[in-house]
Amino acid sequence: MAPVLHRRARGAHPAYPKRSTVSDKLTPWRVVHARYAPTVFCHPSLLATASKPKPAWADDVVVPLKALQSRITWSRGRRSLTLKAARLLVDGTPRNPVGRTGMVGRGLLGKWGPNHAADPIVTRYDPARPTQLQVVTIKRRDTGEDALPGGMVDAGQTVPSTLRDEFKQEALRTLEGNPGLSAELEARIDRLFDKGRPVYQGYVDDPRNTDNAWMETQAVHFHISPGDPMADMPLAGGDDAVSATWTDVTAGMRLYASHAAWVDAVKVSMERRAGMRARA
Ligand code: RP5
Repeated sequence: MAPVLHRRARGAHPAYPKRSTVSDKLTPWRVVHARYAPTVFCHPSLLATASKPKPAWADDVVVPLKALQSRITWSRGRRSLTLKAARLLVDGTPRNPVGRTGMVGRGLLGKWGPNHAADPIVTRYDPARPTQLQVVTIKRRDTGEDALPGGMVDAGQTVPSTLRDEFKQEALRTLEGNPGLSAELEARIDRLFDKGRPVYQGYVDDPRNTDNAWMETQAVHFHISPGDPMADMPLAGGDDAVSATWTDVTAGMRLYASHAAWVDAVKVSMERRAGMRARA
């Protein structure tokens, strides 16, 4: 499921200048590209100004080599390695594990090298169409695309706590506006999020990636069984999400970054397990 060639990471982002064009053929680092002239870009929001310090979650412009060497990458799948062990440092600078992106610098990403996220894949069968699988998606404020309600793993947070918190913040704004509802719903969400099935750990083909900074994630599946009251939870977009909704899982569905590939893997695995149960 890890992309062999990234596409989104070579494409446009609304907050980015134009990247230099990189063809499929010239994307892998092993292919020599003598005339490669990537755009240099670090978004001003990552940098300190005279009136405000840099955000706490962003790196300094220069990070000591030892600190970079010991950073953990999930880009080798289920094995977590240091950047040094994964050989992702070239001349002391982190290098995108998939290939060229047409941009150097950090873009909008706070960390040099891997930036870690967690993505909850929450599914149900549509109560009105019992064979139609659906997944909770949000509409992202930055690109306007439909996406999983994932988010960055902040310092001091774990992947399980990020999965839960991001889902509540981005897909269940109702929790904030309705305290009566929230206690019961929160308890149910907590129970649902106790039983996740890991789906993916690795590189994300994210439009913010650069040659030196990129997204990695752990995607975890949570299924709501038919008849469970959670299947009717009141979705509402919050935080970075304009809206939240149940979306039909269909062949060729389009989602932000590499999200559709993981949802597709969930569908295939659910169908396989259902087939095995039917044969048993
Ligand atoms: C994607 O960016 C991840 O898969 C995750 O969904 C998301 C995290 O970034 P923010 O939504 O916090 O911007 O690469």
